[in-house]
Amino acid sequence: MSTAITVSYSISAVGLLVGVGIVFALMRSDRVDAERGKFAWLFIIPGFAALSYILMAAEIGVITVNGNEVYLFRYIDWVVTTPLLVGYAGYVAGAPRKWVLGVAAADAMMIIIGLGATLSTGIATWVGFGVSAGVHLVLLAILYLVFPMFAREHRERYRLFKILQNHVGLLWIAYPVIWITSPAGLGYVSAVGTAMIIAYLDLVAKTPYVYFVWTERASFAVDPVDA
Ligand code: RET
Repeated sequence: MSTAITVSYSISAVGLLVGVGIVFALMRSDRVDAERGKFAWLFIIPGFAALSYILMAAEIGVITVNGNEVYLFRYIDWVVTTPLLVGYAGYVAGAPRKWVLGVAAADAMMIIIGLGATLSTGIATWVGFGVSAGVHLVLLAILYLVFPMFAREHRERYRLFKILQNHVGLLWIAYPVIWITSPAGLGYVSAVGTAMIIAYLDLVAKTPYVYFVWTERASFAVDPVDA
């Protein structure tokens, strides 16, 4: 593996461990007493990703498919952590449990179908990409059309919801675009370039996310509305 990839993966792992530290600080904050159990889910986001990056930096779980290297832990990380990122935004909005779990399940489907596309050849690759991208659009619709209906009834968390909504809604658009340009898609960007871009993007998707929850922690009522 190239040194550039090892360095990028290591930087990402360290940055994600900073995210774990932020969640620790959040758990110790007296604001969160009533919702400690819900906050604990946040540990998984940077924690599982940090572990995945350590494994990827050690070249564990790398397979070669159609001449391209595929990091399986990238997809294992995404299938575990991205449902939490989007589901937590729904929880902050005050969405009922069925919406939070539903959006998380749809997200996991998007990733699994995307992995299927990455491991396929020929037309199946693009069919898989299309279906996964379609599910991504459904997620965006839920994030921008459904969750706000609930968020409006939870004024105290509205600002945090808007931050998380835009963080997830805007940043994630980069992922399918990068996939298209990567060797798994059209191959305009090298495997090394793709690996580096994703390493930093994953870091930006996760550590700032938990940091925003930390900065807005006062919005979690000591007497929560829907605990
Ligand atoms: C794939 C390829 C198929 C089409 C689509 C994709 C979307 C991936 C996304 C990933 C988000 C990852 C995050 C990681 C955080 O660390 C699977 C690339 C739509 C949206 C936020």
